[in-house]
Amino acid sequence: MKIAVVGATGLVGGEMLKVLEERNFPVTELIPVASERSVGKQVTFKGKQFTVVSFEDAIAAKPAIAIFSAGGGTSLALAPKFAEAGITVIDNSSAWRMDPTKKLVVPEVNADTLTAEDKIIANPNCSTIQMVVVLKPLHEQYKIKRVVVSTYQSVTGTGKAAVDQLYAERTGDESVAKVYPHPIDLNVLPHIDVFLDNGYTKEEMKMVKETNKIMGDDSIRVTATTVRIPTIGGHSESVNIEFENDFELDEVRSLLSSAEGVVLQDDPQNKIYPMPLTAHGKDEVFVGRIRRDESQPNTLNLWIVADNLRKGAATNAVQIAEYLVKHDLVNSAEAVA
Ligand code: 2RA
Repeated sequence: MKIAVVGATGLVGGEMLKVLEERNFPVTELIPVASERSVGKQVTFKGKQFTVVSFEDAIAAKPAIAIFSAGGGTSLALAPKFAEAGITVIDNSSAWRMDPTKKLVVPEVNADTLTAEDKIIANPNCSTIQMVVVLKPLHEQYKIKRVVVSTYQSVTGTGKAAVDQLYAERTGDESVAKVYPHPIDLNVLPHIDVFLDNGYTKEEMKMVKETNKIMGDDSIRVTATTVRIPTIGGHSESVNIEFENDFELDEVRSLLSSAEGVVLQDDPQNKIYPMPLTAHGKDEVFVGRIRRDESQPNTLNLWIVADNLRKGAATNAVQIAEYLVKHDLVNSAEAVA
């Protein structure tokens, strides 16, 4: 199957190539795509060098699937052009997520809503993805009323320039451009994406709206505080969940340990709990610190960690592609050639 990776030279694009390779996705031809200034550069896939091409050349090559990780503006302008050519777009930007005509998909939660007619499929925000993978089995069993989440997000979510800023601050290198309005090393910024009129950030409102859309249930009330911390390996989340029905902690652990894509790390006596250092480079969502909220009935506290560039972006997109291929929902290379 011909696969285009749009934004192949970026941080998430590079992770996409790694994930496609590691998961042995059936790529017969890789088409790395980027903006004019990166055309002609080389990227490595399965030990071979591939030359980055323009958007026009990528459409002309008629891949079956194009995985976009090139920012909202590029997606708005170009995803429809790929879709019109019969190419299924899986888009990692926020451009299409809340469009009611587009599906917002986390495979463990709602891949069964996908059809062959879905030509632009939105990949959710990283902090939402890891949370809904854990919420889904709990909602099915106990029905969620309300979620209160606080995040501790890796600088990799901002991109390579932010990782460079963190290390430059650590080494005292003044020459590196700053992407955050304050120092990030030895600091914590309660500020991710832009502030909105309601006082929340856009990242916080993404967690609210995307959770309702993916879970297919607007009755779940969500409130979020999203925070950037000086870490690399992944995003962490403290999540408080109030249910309609009561639960047993052992049953919650058993539900989560058998949930698709979830790894239970909940043995505090032995100092075992999820951390960005141990989630780094992994495809799963890790959950631990599971305990009853003793301040009100039917309420649970837990701690979720995932690699935001993997399950929060590249892995989720590739899993969508795997689902499409498995269920024969894309044009094969021959059909679109
Ligand atoms: C962040 N959610 O971590 C963003 C990345 N999509 O900033």
